[in-house]
Amino acid sequence: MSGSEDFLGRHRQLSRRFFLGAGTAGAAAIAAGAGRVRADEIAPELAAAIGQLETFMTSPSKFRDVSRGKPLPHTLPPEKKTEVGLTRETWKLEVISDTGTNATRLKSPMKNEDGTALDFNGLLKLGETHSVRFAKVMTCLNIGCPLGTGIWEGVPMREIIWKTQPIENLRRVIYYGYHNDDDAQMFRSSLPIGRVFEDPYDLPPVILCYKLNGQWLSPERGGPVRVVVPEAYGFKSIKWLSHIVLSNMAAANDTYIDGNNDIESPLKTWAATLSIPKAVRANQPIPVTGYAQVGISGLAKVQTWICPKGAEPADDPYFLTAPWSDARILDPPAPGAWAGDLPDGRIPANTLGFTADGHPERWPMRLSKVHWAALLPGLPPGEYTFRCRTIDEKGQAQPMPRPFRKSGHAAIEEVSVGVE
Ligand SMILES: Nc1nc2c(c(=O)[nH]1)N[C@H]1C(S)=C(S)[C@@H](COP(=O)(O)O)O[C@H]1N2
Ligand SMILES: [Mo]
Repeated sequence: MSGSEDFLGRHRQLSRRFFLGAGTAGAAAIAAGAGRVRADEIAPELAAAIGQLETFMTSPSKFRDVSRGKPLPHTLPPEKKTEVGLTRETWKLEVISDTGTNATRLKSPMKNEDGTALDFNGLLKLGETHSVRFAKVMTCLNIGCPLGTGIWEGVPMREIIWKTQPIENLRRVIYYGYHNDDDAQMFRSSLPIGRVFEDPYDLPPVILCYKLNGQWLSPERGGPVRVVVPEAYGFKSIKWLSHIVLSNMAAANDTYIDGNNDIESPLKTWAATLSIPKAVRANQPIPVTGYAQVGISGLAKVQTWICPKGAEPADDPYFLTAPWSDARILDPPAPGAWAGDLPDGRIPANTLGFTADGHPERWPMRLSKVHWAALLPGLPPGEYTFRCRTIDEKGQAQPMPRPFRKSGHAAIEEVSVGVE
């Protein structure tokens, strides 16, 4: 890589300009970026790209949908939804024990047949004293990009389990939702009971969720009620919840085990690009924006690196020796600018991880997402490869510490850039 010294020097100069201010040319565009970086802190070349960034929270209707079933349960006609318990008026939850030797003993199971199943009003009643809400990005283990970010609200699953008065032999919670009364269509997940009873490492609780961004959970998002597991990939967050089975099983039996998935893998930290010009004029700075998912190990830095195509260092599969530069992680949205159809665009009061006036207690916030921006120095004509990566709070560079695809996406993204 000839001239890389020079490149680094220019990059440092640009970064300084980026942080120290470059006039107000882009102030109007940045306003659309919702106050996530001060207008006088940003190079004008980046203003438009930051102004066009996606909102922090996702409107419930704009989430990407990952649903199985023929037909998809959320597309059933209203009469059918009413009949099978997919409305708030008719929803019922059974909480029962597994069968077999040393089966879980429950004093008060909740069953349809004896009228003890939990209904929506019963759940809301528990919510009056126990409801919690927290921010979370929903990500499919099998799809790279996040499906959406929101404030999920509901009742901790343990409150419902304690109502059944378990006595002994309880090691695992198995749960599933409406699946067209066809066992072949069942989509099932499970958790160790300890994760449900107690929240390790300051995680929010596992909840039975009925609101997203302050609105009733829509049928497409899994309403009336879905499970949400804060630290997990999407397949643990079962939609159209209808059954919780308390079991003495010692091992998982999630549907996602099929397909060779690592089903105990928590969210990973990694970065991706949202905007980069496809074709760039020679010696013109290159504005880039993107996002980073913030997994359980947090996020310390997002870094970028552009190099001539094919000029990657040899024997360095994760590019640890490449001259990465720090990108700017954008600030949290201003109060009122969180979007996602939240009432007044604000974080509701008493949201876990936020102060009383709606500011995140930590930034970047774990189990969520941030946006970043960088201005790369101009380059001579040629074909280049752009990459971005994260460094987590433990100093681990993406894709480490867990690089394997079947535990969730973490590979370093590559984007081709032509300079003419
Ligand atoms: N009942 C049920 N729950 C489900 C699924 C499903 O097919 N059926 N898909 C799961 C998967 S694999 C993911 S990634 C998330 C996606 O949530 P979303 O559609 O609300 O974005 O829902 C999960 N919950
Ligand atoms: Mo998924």
